[in-house]
Amino acid sequence: MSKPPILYYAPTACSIAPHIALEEIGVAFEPRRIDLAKGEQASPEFMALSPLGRVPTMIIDGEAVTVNTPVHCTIRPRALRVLLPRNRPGVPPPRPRIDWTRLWHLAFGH
Ligand SMILES: N[C@@H](CCC(=O)N[C@@H](CS)C(=O)NCC(=O)O)C(=O)O
Repeated sequence: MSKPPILYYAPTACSIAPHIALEEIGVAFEPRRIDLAKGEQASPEFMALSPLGRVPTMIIDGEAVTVNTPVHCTIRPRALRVLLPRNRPGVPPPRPRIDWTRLWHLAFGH
């Protein structure tokens, strides 16, 4: 992630999942609100980024990533570095037994 990602989100929508994830792992990002009630998701500009007209949609290095799972997979490497417990002397490093990013998506997304 060389440039700050742009997250298209809507309040109360499932885009809250990557929104929380980015906040938690401390990634600088630009949130851009899409007003679903006004139909902004169907605007030609947004549809050019997200052909199904859905949030979350994230722009990373100029490329659009849509749908929660791919969005979470994209930010996963950073999340694992930041959120997993740090190694302690004499204690083997923990291995993730679940892909918490997918669990997060299931819990907060769809
Ligand atoms: N399975 C997709 C669901 C995306 C989705 O349905 N987003 C809803 C908000 S929760 C949306 O953008 N709805 C706008 C519409 O359907 O017009 C994901 O996990 O990203």
